[in-house]
Amino acid sequence: MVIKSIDTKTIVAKFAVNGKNVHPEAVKLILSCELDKETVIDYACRKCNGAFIITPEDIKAVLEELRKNISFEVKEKEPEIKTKEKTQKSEIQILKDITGKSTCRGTVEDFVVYFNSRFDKIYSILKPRMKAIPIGSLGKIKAEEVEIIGFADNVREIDANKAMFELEDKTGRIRVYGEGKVKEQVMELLGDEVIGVAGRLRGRSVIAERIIFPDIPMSNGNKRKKDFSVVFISDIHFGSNTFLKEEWNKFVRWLNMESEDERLNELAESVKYIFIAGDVVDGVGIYPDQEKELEIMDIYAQYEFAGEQLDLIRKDIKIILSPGNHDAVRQAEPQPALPKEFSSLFPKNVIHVGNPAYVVVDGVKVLLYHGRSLDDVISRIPRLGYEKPHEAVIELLRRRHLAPLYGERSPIAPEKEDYLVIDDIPDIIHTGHVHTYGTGFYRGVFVVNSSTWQSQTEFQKKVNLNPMPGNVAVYQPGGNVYRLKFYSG
Ligand code: D5M
Ligand code: FE
Ligand code: ZN
Repeated sequence: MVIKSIDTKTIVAKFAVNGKNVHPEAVKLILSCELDKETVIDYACRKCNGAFIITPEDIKAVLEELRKNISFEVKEKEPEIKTKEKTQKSEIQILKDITGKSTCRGTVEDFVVYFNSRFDKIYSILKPRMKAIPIGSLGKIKAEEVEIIGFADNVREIDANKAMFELEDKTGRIRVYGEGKVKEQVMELLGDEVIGVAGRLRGRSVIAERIIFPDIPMSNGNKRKKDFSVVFISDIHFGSNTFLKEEWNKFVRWLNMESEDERLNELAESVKYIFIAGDVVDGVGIYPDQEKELEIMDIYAQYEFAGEQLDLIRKDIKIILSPGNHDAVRQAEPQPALPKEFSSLFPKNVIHVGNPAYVVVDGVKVLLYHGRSLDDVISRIPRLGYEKPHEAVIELLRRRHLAPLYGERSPIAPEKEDYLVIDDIPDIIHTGHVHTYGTGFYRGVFVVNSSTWQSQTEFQKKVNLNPMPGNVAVYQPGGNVYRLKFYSG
């Protein structure tokens, strides 16, 4: 239920919908507070889950918590943000982006060309590390030890200790068996990734000794510390009735250096770039019955609101924005940037790019990807989970591909070149989509999955997806990672 103008009756009704009675004094407290009323009610219902009557004391505690300062966590070392010498000029370069270059029509021929591009790109990553021979020549050689590269598919478990799959290159196809530790790796193969195999030839099949992922090199060396910070957010879902206005406002106030804590203001001052990894608006007609969960029904009005909100952020910050599956561009990846009709509604400091996109800001290379494939990766690899989304992103890095599974929940547009291959090693990979928060480092790459500004939707309730809204990663390239929490639920 969306409350437009709020009075005693609507407050009582809103509590009743959540199965709760509310004390008249508690209603008065809500009516007279400066905070967003709906947020207060939602939070009170969540906090007092077992209670039947919401008392004035309950509301006082809720108000106090909501007014509380943003909670602040520093990962890694102590903060030492130096902002004085911050280089004011921003240098932004868009390296790779499908926008304006799409040629695909989705024919069978297009898919052949697309998968050939995927194969060639990943083959050229694996080739220098191996002594691979064409699969078609395996029948003609005498050697027992062999190395091959191909698309892995048809993974099957044989017994508790053994699995098999098939490997195909342009010259042939062969069965590969894996046991023990190798079996475990085989069971995590997703279906359309290009890998290398080192093993022994046994008749018409190969017994794998090693699975070689294209992966990224062990270390990208020591990165020079930058004198600015970057903020990572995604999945704002402007227009949704579960959009967390109060938390969002708190975030904007922090960026504009209006916090009470000087350390927080100092951190905010160091922010030079904000990356937004898609689902900027909730969209229209994205899933059945979505209109019941929208506050803004019209897509144009949603983007207008998004533009107004981003306009509140101080203008020396450059915002790099790419779309997600709720945005008004084609669903299949790679997605182009928002069309002019919508991008023109944003302030001038917003730079629109496609999904995925490689963007270099002051020498820091950021790979920006909404993250739709993470649902597939998490559901296929049992040791992964939504509560640690960055670990799923690491699996993408190991496979050097942003959507290694074709045909499940990640629709792909068959472009002539596979834009989803991670052919360049970024300094930072930023994803979103799953609405949970996680950061980490993998072989020198900062991995960040930003959370959301939407509380749990009806749909997410049904599938037991617990979002972690209002968590913001702030990273000083080469330095500290900070986690700011704007949501106290
Ligand atoms: O997706 C937010 C999260 O919710 C993401 O992990 C996918 C999940 N989700 C959303 N819709 C569906 C459907 N229809 N099936 C399965 N999982 C879903 P968002 O892109 O914000 O909607
Ligand atoms: Fe989303
Ligand atoms: Zn999404």
